[in-house]
Amino acid sequence: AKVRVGVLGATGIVGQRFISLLADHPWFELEAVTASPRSAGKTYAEAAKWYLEEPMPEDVAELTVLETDPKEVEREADVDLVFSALPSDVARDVEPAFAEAGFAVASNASAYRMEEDVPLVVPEVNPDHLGLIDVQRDERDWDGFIVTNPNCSTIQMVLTLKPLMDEYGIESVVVSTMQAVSGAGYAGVPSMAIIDNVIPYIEGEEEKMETETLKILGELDGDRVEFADVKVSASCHRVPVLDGHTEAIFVATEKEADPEEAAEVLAGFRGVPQEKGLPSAPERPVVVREEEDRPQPRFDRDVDGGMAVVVGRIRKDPVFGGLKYVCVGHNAVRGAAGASVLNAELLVEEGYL
Ligand code: 11C
Repeated sequence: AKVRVGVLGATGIVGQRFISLLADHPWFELEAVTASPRSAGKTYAEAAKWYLEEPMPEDVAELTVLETDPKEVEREADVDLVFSALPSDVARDVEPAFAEAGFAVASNASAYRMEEDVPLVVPEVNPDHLGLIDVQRDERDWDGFIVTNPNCSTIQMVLTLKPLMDEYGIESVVVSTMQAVSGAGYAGVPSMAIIDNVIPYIEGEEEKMETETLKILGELDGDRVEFADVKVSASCHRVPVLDGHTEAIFVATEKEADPEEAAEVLAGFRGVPQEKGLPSAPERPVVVREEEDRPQPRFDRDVDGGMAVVVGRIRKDPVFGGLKYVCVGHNAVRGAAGASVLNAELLVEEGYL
């Protein structure tokens, strides 16, 4: 039987991506959607300003939007797992209430990512960190639990850092991002008010990249994660692109790295989702492009349904003694909703649901 699921904050940009990814999902059945009180009581079709190109799934269009409250969800639906696309300030109050009420919470919000007993997981990189769920349940006396995925910019970067770290060791990373407007919660062409411009500041983004990366690349040691001994410096920028973040990444490796060999290392990377054949797993988590002018968000963000990240222009770095390359990832799919769905598939695979 399928696991019955709900989506918290289902009407926003990430919420809509959840709806799209859960339509016809082989393991999950979408039974409940929640949003803010002003949408509650309406049908999903009435409440959501649908921005995806594909049509809204018909069965979801007719669902009544519930308030984002575990009691209401328990009363009106029968679900075991909720995906959270909530804004972080709302998630801070609401997600523990759901976990306490016995729900598994697969969250894209940033509120609990860095809590010691909350797993921050990218299934290809640190699937064993799900072990923190047992610690969390012991410490908090919850029947349910919270598991999180990282910020979009962090996810696509760590998918490339993990194979390089295993092969060469990493001392430090410098990254400069060019981030799509959908990451700021604005959908579609009206959001292109920033055309002919670059905004050189995204609140909290650089700190997230610099800290989340260390937790994800860290090792689970008993009931805590020992952070990776890597230095990360990020500079984050908003650019006039609809979907898909681009990152220029400079990696100081411990061992000397040859760019051609590194391309093979990246292209050959596989993780638990590929080995176990999880439904949302891309065939290859990192796709390597050889053309000089790729990757580009417009052409590369949808590779493998937006679940793979695309790397190109792998070169020697003359300053840091290592590699530099460009990476594109779909911020709303692999970087958000798709990341949570893959985490939930890992939860099923590992017997947590
Ligand atoms: C952006 N990365 O593009 C942000 C959006 O921590 O999940 C997602 C923020 C987060 O502005």
